[in-house]
Amino acid sequence: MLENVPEHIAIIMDGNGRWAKRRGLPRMAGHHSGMKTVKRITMAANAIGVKYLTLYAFSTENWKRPKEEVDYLMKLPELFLEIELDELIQNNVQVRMMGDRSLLPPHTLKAVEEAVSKTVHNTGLVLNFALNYGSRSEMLLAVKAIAREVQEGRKRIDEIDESLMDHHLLTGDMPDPDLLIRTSGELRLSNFMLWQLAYSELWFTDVYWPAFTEEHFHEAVQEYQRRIRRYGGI
Ligand code: V0D
Repeated sequence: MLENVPEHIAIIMDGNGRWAKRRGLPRMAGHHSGMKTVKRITMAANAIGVKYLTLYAFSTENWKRPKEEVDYLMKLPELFLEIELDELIQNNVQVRMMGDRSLLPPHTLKAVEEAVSKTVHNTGLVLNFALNYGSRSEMLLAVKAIAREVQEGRKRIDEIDESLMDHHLLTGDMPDPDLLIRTSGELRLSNFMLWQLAYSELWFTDVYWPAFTEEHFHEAVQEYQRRIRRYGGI
């Protein structure tokens, strides 16, 4: 189990609303329960030696949801950090965020930035929240920044390569994900890390995110390891 542990796991945490609906609960109850799953899976990832865990918490499309739901979602980072940050720090976890910060409510951004700065020197698992994140807009920003460098004579066109593009993306110094997990039965990437997932193993489950356990997580990692052994053998 502890051999060929994926260095970077990315997760699309889908099915929170559907989990709640199934139980006759408001969607918010699903989001709250999903937040508890974030903590459990972070600890499970840390325990097996994963170095980077990127979680899709809020997409640029999610603003289209009802205002009450968006308002509730934007309280979750504060709530999560209030409950969990001390223990994350004890476990040497480094909190990061990638996404467009400009549209986030100040109270949300403040809580996240505080957690980021408090943990910036931690050397354990990097817990990277994709918040107000969209992959196409991430790539457009990178292309524009590179175009500007060319226009201003700081780069030549023939110096534009994959590594340069990597360094202009929000994942900066992180390795590409080895494994993508998506819960709740949808088989799409939904504008998540399109560049970075080019060579990743993809693992899907019908389980809703609030019902996703450490056992499901280990199942995904073991399947990853089987796949790696199979193509490593030839
Ligand atoms: C709701 C399932 C933790 C997905 C998980 C604003 C939908 C629970 C955070 C979080 C959300 C984000 C940043 C941070 C610390 C915690 C979170 C959102 C939604 C969107 F620094 N859970 N969580 N953020 N949900």
